[in-house]
Amino acid sequence: MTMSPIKFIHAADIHLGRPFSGLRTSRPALGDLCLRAGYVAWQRIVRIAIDERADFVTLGGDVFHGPNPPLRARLAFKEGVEALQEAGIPMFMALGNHDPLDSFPENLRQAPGLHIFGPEPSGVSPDRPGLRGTVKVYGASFPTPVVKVNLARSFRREPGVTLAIGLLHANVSGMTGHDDYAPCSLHDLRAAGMDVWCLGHVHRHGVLCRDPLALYAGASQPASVNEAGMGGCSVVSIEPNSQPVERFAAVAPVVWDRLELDASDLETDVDLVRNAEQACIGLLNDHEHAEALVVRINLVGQRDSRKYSSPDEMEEFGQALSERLEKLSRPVFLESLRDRTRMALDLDGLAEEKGALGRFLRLSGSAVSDPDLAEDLLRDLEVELSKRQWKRHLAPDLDPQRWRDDPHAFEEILVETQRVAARMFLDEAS
Ligand SMILES: [Mn+2]
Repeated sequence: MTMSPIKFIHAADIHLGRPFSGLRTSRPALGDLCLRAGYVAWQRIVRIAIDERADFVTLGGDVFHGPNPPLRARLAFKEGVEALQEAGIPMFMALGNHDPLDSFPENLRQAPGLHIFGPEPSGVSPDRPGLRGTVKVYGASFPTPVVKVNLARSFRREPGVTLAIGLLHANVSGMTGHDDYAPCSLHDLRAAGMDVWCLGHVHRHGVLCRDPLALYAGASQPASVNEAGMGGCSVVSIEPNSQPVERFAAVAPVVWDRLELDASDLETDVDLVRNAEQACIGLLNDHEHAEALVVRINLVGQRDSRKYSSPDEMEEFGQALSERLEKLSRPVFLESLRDRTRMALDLDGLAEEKGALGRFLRLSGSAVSDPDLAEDLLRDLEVELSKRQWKRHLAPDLDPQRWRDDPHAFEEILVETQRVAARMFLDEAS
């Protein structure tokens, strides 16, 4: 392609107006912080577009969290569009399942410099000198919240276009943990002939493919530990006669992360609190742009007693730790604290032993690579885990439905159930 250098910003899943109602009830300080952070993330995206002198901005859906967004969300959106317009930066939007055409605020559709795509894929050029006619953004919006058709398949590059950008809210390759809306494959994306695919829907930032460049911007402000990692937007640069290049720009004031804390060599709960605090300070340093961190701590390693593992002891430990973490120069909030220590249970060793327990561990372990066995096991587990003697041992937020969607969660629960089963088996045997 021959043309002048082009730079644009792609963002998605901004979810303005997300209420964080649960979090604001259970953890008011954190809930309020997240609420504010969502708006700051959006303002930062706008600021980056202006500072980078972007040629245009693309938004890949879910700019609003739901229908009838609150006034604050509509104001923030409008002010962002106006700031971009003042800087001469047009914005293109393909709406998603949270803000589809049938519920997108009527009075926000017509702002100068804003183009919202209709339900059928179409192409439009940024209204800037040098880009008209040669650069085209192709996009389609969700008409309603649930879109099961493959929209990507209807995208087509037109002849004479030097740079073609596809903009879509979609689940590519059946990504787990996200509704399978506008499902499509990488092959569909390639077949459309775009130079860049700018995607929304999956809340984790990721580059799916380099040629053509296909990327998820990810949520600008992640909202749970399942969206661990930095939230931000993509700065895409295209130099003449070379491949488009993407650079991630972090914008989220609140970063969610997980921390594994090895409790093996810690003698007392005092040591444990201090070590956990040091580990969190280390994590803060890794996220220099974060204003606050929310962390899930998994205690791992092997311990020869069950101290701090009763619910009361864990709660006391969590409270003592939380108090210290929230007072750091940048606050760290404890999302949850989970005891994943092995309690002197050597599952690998036990699995090698003869007898019923060894056989159970070997057989259940092979479910990780055997979908049929996994399904069988999950069905049995759902029954077993509803019983009291299991519930007592398991983390309260384990959701069996999630195991089917998320292989990582399945492995986690498998090891957890093996651990509990082994302990119950050994208790019974002794
Ligand atoms: Mn979303």
